[in-house]
Amino acid sequence: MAESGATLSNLSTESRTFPPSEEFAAQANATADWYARADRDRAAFWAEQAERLSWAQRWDEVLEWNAPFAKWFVGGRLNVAYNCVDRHVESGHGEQVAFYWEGEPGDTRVITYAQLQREVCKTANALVELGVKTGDRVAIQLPMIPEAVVAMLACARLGAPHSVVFGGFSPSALRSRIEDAQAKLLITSDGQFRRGKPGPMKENTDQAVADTPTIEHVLVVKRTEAEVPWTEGRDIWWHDVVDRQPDTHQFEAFDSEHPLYVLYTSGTTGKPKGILHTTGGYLTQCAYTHHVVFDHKPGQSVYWCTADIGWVTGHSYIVYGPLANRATSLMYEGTPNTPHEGRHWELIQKYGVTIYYTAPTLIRTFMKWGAEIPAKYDLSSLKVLGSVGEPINPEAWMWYREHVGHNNCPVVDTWWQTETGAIMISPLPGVTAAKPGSATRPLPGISAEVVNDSGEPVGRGHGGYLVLNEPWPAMLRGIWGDEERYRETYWARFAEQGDYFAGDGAKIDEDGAIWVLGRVDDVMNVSGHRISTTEVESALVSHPTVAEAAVVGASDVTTGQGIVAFVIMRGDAIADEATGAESIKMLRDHVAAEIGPIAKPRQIMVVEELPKTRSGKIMRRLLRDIAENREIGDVTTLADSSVMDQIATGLREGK
Ligand code: 6R9
Repeated sequence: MAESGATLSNLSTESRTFPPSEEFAAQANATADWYARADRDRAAFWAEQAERLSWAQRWDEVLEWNAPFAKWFVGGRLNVAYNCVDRHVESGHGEQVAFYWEGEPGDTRVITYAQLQREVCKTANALVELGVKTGDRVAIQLPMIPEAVVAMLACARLGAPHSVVFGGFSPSALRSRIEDAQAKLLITSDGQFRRGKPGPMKENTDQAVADTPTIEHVLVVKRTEAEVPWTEGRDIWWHDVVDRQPDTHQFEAFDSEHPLYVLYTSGTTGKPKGILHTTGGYLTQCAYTHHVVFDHKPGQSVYWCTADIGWVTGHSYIVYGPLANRATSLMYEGTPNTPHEGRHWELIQKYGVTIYYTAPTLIRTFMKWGAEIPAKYDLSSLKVLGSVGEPINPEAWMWYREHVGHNNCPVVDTWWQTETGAIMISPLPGVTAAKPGSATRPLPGISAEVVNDSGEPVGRGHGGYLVLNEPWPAMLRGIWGDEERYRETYWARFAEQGDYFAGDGAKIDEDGAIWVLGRVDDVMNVSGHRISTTEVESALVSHPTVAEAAVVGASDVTTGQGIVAFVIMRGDAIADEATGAESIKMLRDHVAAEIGPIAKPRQIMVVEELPKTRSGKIMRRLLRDIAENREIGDVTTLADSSVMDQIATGLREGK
């Protein structure tokens, strides 16, 4: 990646820094000395973090590292559900709200810790009645309703690893995950609300389990009251079996390395990888990071993570981290523009949300809708803003800070992955001078490097590959049933150094701050120059007429790859007819000016929507199909599968 330092100039010219206010710093959960403390004695630091949890039996050893296999808190025993629920009731906080829940059609529920405890116990008892035993896998495909959290915690209570599958995933995606995990039970719902309308769920899950012999029962939550097909003997209504159970359940403490869940994520091959997470280390890092990164104060903060439960962010930062820390959370079922584009701001105002954690793609969508929308609401309760999921371009970061955070909330750009289990690189809001677009530095206790092709650190001012060079408590313990793939995917690339290869490109600036540039599979190679798709996107979005951009490298006979950009114009720019040839030339020149002529897109296509997954990631693979005039590939993981048709039709009609 020799050239990447030079081609990253537009990000490196981003020199604004935003230190925390003195007022914020004075009350922050973590202070600057934590870095040195963790560096001095990493094991002691993590042992201290593990004290956040209640252990039925203390560990004998903090870490047993038999690379690439880690055991954390060896010999320790604990129950995750007890840590997330019961102990808060025992300590006198049973009446504290765990979840304010807002359904999409406007129905609401308020669930205290005491109520959550009763629901989790009843559900655990129901699962036992249905034959679920410790170690059995349970598949869950549910909308964003409280039963999703309850189901996960009930599984954790029994030591039965869950495998949550996105509500938007197709029957075949669900089937392959059930098959891989050999799940015994599927928990689903009759339907789900989407954009104000009830939609199917049970019909899809029925298709998925038609050929999965391991599934013994399907437990169905009533959500939309839709008429659903029913298989007697196999299908059971949640309310029929859960409601009549006793609301106490004696939990068992499990080994610190007992499997907690398997979560599937896409890899470079077609077959999804089942990422395995375990108990003690995972919960320790979720609780620690949620405490320090969001400056969470139990009983005071009102916390909202907008992720879907089917994504790792939903696991670690809707369920496990916040509940371990006795958070009061908002959970929202619906889409951000149902019934109107101010829905999120309305909810922040209604509940006095203090911590808001969302994704760059949504922030850019809010930008597109216009700053006048958040301006209509009282957002003064907000104290910390978080971002996750993809690199955040400086313009979106600034917009977020200004129009949502009123220039007085720290913005934490958190880098991590399904595989890392919890946040790894992020500012500490009361310590770090944030830089728009940079995740800054590894958290205390975490170690990362940017290295070149031979695995040597590139040094400040250069770009390369992001690696993790020390084990961390929430790290994946493997790929379910495929040890070889685990070694191959993460540990083979830099085997000599023993580093974990994250699959992301990054740059380390003169101050030592890390700028994550996106997947290295998204790095383009144009005439021998490596250019990050993110960087070109960032340049495009910095132009006043552009709301959102996605860039792909399309194969090119002369240059290897050519840059093809898909852009969504801002509303006012469309009115000026800025979508014509002239404005496209203007944008190409703008990118050339921002990054250099080498980064000038070969082609810019103006579109109205971009294809995104449920977790908000742009599916570049599909855009590459268009850019290379290929038949469009598998669209089943798109949040809205009609987007590709819209784009193709729009381009044909020259819109
Ligand atoms: C939590 C999550 C992981 C990939 C990761 C990287 C990208 C996530 C980011 C970020 C830049 C950030 N990513 N957070 N890139 N800055 N703050 O998103 O997990 O779905 O497994 O995705 O997302 O490319 O490698 P996951």
